[in-house]
Formats: sequence, structure tokens, C-alpha cells
Amino acid sequence: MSLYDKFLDGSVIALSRIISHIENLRPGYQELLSRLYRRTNGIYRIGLTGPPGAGKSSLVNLLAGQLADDGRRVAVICVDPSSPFTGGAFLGDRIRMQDIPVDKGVFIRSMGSRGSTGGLAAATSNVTVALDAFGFDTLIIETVGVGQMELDIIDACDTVVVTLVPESGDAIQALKAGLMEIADVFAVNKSDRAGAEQMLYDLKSALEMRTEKSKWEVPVIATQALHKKNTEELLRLILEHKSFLETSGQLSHIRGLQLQKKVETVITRLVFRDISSNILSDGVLEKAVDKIMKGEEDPYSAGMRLYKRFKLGS
Ligand SMILES: Nc1nc2c(ncn2[C@@H]2O[C@H](COP(=O)(O)OP(=O)(O)OP(=O)(O)O)[C@@H](O)[C@H]2O)c(=O)[nH]1
Ligand SMILES: [Mg+2]
Repeated sequence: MSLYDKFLDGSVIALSRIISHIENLRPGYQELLSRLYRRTNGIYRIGLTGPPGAGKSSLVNLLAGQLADDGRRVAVICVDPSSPFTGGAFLGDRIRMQDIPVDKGVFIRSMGSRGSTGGLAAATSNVTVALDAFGFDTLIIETVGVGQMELDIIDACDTVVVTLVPESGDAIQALKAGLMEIADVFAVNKSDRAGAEQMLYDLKSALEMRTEKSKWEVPVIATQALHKKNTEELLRLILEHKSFLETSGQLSHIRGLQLQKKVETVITRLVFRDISSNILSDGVLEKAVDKIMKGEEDPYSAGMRLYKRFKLGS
């Protein structure tokens, strides 16, 4: 039985291996993705982002469990925060992926920023295709909300939950970090701590002040993942947003834009691959650098010359 057949047969091990194949851009991965794409059903993607230690994994844990209890087939992608950008897991007590309820059939995959040559956002989106084709209907993506890279991933989700904590400063901070624009739901987690009321108030005021109004009114909810408080309510708000997307026609609009991006990425990658294998492999680049060093050419015209040569050769 081939790996693909085992995948179709529902083998989780085959799924994991197929994901690695895609993630590492091994030969034939685009063809594989093309086969997988035809089996997709439009998996619903929930993005969860927020500052380090805000309780994202704790919430994901509970949400995944609740969704699985409701009969959904849930997958979770944790974009590993131990990237050079986010500074790593300095919190010794952070919830690890092992704590997520695998017994309920929840599939968990961690994606590191190192080693994903094609860019983390593209890799995440490709892995989503595999999960969708496998039969999962709901995906939760957890990522630390700090850099542009994370925003790109979260941008590719249908519903975005921004998790803040009372001590993460004022709502203005969230505004500055660009979180206000991407949030569909705000969760003020660790609301057992001082300052939660103020945070809720500030967030609501900041949302009201927004000039750009949408038909969806971004709700703000206080949660306590540690004590399982209000997490069912949080899920209800998330699913309410899902219904909103579906009934308003926004879902197909978003997906159209995302597909456009995807096709662009596929083309860029193919061009890049061809250029690297056709031009850059046989010392052409070294020769060009040599010429530049000798003052016979400059890097810009060298780049344009090589690109033209690639185009003619293709
Ligand atoms: N007091 C309190 N602690 C909480 C609450 N929710 C989560 N925590 C604790 O906060 C710590 C960090 O939780 P995580 O779920 O790992 O946070 P995270 O946002 O996933 O962390 P990173 O992935 O490292 O950014 C853990 O010790 C949790 O038990 C809450 O509502 N109240
Ligand atoms: Mg976490």
C-alpha cells in the first residue's frame, strides 16, 4: 500500500509523513498538494494569537475538547514560539502540546519557523490542505502575536481570536501591534487577575472609536482558561462569527483572496526553483560575482541579465 493510499485509508502516521513531505518541500510536493486539494472540503480555520504566556494553549486545549465533544474533527497547529523572532519559551509553566486532548481524536502538529524554507505562512497553508483532505473539519492555529510572520498566518484564518491578559498593558498597545485590525473576537484571559475590568472597558472603547465599521461587531469576552470559565461562551462567539461569514458571503470573498495569494505563491516558488536549478547551480552565480568584484558588472545588471537568460531558456 502506498503512503497516499494509507493516508486515504485514514492512517494518522501516513498523514504525519505526508505533512513532513509538504513542509520540507520534498520533490513532488506540489503534485501531491494538487491531488490533496481535490479532496478538500473547506476546513474552518480558527486562529488564536496573543502575547507570550497569555493562555493561548490553555484556551486551544479547551476549545479543541469542546469542539470534539460536539462531534467535530479537530486539528491543531501550534506555530512554535521558540523562533528567533519571538525569543523562545521563557515561561517554564507554559502548556505543552501534549496536554491537548488527543484521546478525543484531536490531531496536533507543531510547526517551527526554522527549516520551513518556503515561508511559514505558505507552509502552514499547505499543511492545512493535507489536514482538510484527511477529513478534519475544524482547524485551530495557535501563534504568538508579535511579528509580521505571525500576522500573515493568522490572516489566512477565517475567525481570529486575539487573546490578551490584564497585565499585557492597555488596549492602545493592542492597537499599535495591529491586533485591532485582525481580531474577530477578543478574549481577555486570566480575568481572575487585577485589571481585567479596566482592560475590558479599554478594549470596548477602542473598538467603538474605530472609524471603519464592519457589519460584524467584535465582541470582547473575559475568560479564565485555568478555571474553565467562559470558554464555552468564547466558543459560541467564535461559531457565531463563522455563521456571520457564511451568511454574509464574506467567507467566499476571503477565500477568493486567499486562493489568489496561493496561486501567486505556487508560481513564485516554481520560478525560484527553476532559477536555482537552471542558472544558479553550475557556478554561474560565482562567475557573476567574480565579474562584479572585478568591476566589469554591477549586481543589478547581473541579476537582470541572469533572469533574462532564464526566461529565454525556459
Ligand atoms: N491565573 C490564570 N492563569 C492562567 C489562565 N489561563 C492560563 N493560565 C496559566 O498561564 C500559563 C501559560 O499558559 P499557556 O496556555 O501555556 O499560554 P500560551 O499563551 O500558550 O503561552 P506561549 O505559547 O508560551 O506563548 C500556564 O501556567 C497556565 O496555567 C487563567 O485564566 N488564569
Ligand atoms: Mg502556547
